[in-house]
Amino acid sequence: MTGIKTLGQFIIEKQADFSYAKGELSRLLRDIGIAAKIVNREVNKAGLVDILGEAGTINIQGEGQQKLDVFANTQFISALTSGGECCIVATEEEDDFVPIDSPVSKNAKYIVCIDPLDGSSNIDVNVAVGTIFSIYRRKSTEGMATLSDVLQKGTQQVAAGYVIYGSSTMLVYTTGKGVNGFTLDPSIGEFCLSHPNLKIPESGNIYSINEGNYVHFPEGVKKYIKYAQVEDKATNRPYTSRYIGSMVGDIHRNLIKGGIYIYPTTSSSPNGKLRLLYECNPMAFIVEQAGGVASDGFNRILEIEPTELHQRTSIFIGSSNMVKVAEDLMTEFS
Ligand code: AHM
Ligand code: MG
Repeated sequence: MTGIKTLGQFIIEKQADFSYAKGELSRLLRDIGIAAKIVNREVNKAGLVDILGEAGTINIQGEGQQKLDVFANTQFISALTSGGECCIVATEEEDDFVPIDSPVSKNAKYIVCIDPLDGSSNIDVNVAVGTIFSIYRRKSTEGMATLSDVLQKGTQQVAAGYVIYGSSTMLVYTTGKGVNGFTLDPSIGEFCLSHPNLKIPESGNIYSINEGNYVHFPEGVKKYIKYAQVEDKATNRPYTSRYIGSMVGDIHRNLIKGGIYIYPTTSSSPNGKLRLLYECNPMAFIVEQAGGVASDGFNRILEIEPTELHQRTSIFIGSSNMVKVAEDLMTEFS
């Protein structure tokens, strides 16, 4: 095993960083890692078994749920329930938050917000999908935890991460002390440290946005797209356009290579599409910890005060210099 550090070993080593933690956060992260391996197994054989396609149910957002969404949702809730460290799971797939009402869990310290399988419309065509999670400390001190324990600002996150089920499967997470990435080695069934201390380049040359919606974009976003397409050697423009349609995949690539991912408000989705609690806050925490920036076009994502579980926001996230230019254009043309 010389030279290999597994996720489990790494988490235990880092536990000492948290003066308040008595191992619960470590156990919670470990439970998420185990559920991710189970989901990975199913995602990988999705083409082989009758698990592809729509489950016939509709989630709170009015979107068809894929069978694997339902499977992933169940796996994560069950791992977090049996772990006993988490008193509420709020998931993109359920209308309301899920209180964990067992004798051990109801006094547990942590709240987990999760998008169990993001980008699931990509599953049928064998393109990367992901899991996104975010962990908060419970604020209330007695009784069952409530909605206000869930509706915390992104700055209050104690940990966040994502799993990308891609050409290889990776788990990337932060506890507020940098970002580390682990690649699943299928031969030993362990996530192994492969990308220690990830840093996003300050500038890059990739922009990721669903340009098909161009006519519906705010003026500042239209101007940014034109800026990205102008030739300028000093800033490495024109940029390259890359859009998978799987937020985890698009942001993971930009994190490593440098770039910007934008999902703005549109005339048809005036609040944006992506969810603050399940998608934007965790990705914002990770990207900031890697040295990048995450904004709604004007303000820091992590400072948005949430008022409802399934709240949406626009997002501009990635390399700091690129997001700053986009923010300036948003301000100038709004
Ligand atoms: P989902 O949570 O329903 O999977 O939607 C989120 C996904 C993101 O992963 C992706 O970036 C975006 O939706 C793509 O949306 P669009 O098809 O509108 O470009
Ligand atoms: Mg999603």
